[in-house]
Amino acid sequence: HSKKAAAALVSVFHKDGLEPVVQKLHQLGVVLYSTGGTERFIRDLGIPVVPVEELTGYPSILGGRVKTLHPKVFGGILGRRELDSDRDQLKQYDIPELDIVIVDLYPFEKTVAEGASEQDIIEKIDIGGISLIRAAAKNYKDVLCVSSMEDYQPLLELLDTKAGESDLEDRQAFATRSFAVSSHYDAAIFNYFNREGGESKLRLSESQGRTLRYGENPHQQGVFYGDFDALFDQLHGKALSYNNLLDIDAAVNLMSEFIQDDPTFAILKHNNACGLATRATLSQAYSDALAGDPVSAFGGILICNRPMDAETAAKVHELFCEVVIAPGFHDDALEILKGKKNRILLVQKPTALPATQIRTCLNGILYQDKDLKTDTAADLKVATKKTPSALETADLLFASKICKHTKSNTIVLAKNKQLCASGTGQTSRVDALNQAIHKARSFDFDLEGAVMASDAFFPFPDCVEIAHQAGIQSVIQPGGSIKDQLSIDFCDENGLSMVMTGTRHFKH
Ligand code: 93A
Repeated sequence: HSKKAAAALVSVFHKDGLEPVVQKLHQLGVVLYSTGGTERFIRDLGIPVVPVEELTGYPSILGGRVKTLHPKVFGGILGRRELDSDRDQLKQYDIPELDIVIVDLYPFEKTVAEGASEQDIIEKIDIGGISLIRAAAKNYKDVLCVSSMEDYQPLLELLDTKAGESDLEDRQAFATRSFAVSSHYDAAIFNYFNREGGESKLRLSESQGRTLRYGENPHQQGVFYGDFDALFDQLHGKALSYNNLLDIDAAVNLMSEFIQDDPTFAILKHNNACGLATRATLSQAYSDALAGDPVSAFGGILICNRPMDAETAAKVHELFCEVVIAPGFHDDALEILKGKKNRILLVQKPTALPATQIRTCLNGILYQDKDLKTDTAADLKVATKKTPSALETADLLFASKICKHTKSNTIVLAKNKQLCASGTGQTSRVDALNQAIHKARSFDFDLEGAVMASDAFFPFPDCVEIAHQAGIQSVIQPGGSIKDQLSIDFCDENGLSMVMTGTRHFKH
């Protein structure tokens, strides 16, 4: 696929840096075609050049708005060299093949930045140049596309090292840069139109994302930028909303902690788990997840770590729920769940989730690694005289996994691999604990022998005191408070065990 160029079209706004390029092309015997100002520049260097008007048989018209937009130009760029029919047509219409296209676009962004008049700005929307770039980059198999003055130097290096030839990889690399140039250029035009009058008319470019019915609330606009279909197959139900997407994100991240475990079912509301259980069967896991908080479960997001069977589906069908996510659905389970028209059924593909996350902050963005640290038995340091039993240890790690995916400040109470209750998104840890205890009791949980997980350390011994009164026997927390010893002493005096993980799991 190495190609020697015979002809090039040159149409550039910035002429600086062009001289060595056209000199080199001329030395290599490449025929040069060019537009108005560029043609004059090349001619003044004493280098032979064919005006594009001679090729098209048309003058540049409309004050330069139409100069290269002509089949004689685009045919020579887009013709597929390996297709006989394309080559025949080029011959039939006397169209020369153009092997290199060199463009430097009208400086739209700079003109906007200079505070030019609207008239001047509009004239700087390049049409012919951007079309030349698209065409040449599309036909990268045959054409080398140089899409800005920044690429004159890489072009010169290529011409020097390969004596006017280029490989497919070279042309593909130049094409990739070309689409970066064209997409950036169009984004700049979009931003200009969008900000006209000082206010954004559209909050986001709807052309690039999945436009949602609305944002978090009906008076807010919303768009999702992402490849939902790479992660899920939607089998049934209505269009996803902004809040559905956030809940689905929370659900799949939570369930990723339990992929290796026995059948596990989780129910989420407002991004937090309100029920979660691991059991011998999926059906039992669902029942015990629902028992965690059957009130909150109404309108919830459901997710499990096993393909959904009919027995489980029949129970799920009783619940009004927005979204059901599973690694698969048995045919009979699907039939049952499709019984509600709007219910969204998603098969989660085994595609890995991203390891980083981004959110807006002030006038910028925050970017971070995801909290991918899962506490394991090897991470636990027993701080108290009493060591948790094997069953307690299993519950501590279970609670810790839920805690990590619950909004801070949070306290998670669990027993026998069932979420009893959590306190979520509280401004004080004591409030989170009191909320969890109150909630667990309101659903008739006996907290005697339950365990407690905390996303961050206890600054005071108040939490272990309250937990002890509620019957909690074992505690998992990161540790690291200067007053850790007060909590440890209280546990020792009252027969509780406590383990430290060394890892904080804030989620804001
Ligand atoms: O107004 S245009 O969009 N119409 C065209 O047909 C066209 N063809 C090339 N502008 C067009 N160009 C642009 O003209 C190129 O992208 C380049 O920026 C500029 C080069 O003009 P000249 O050679 O006359 O200096």
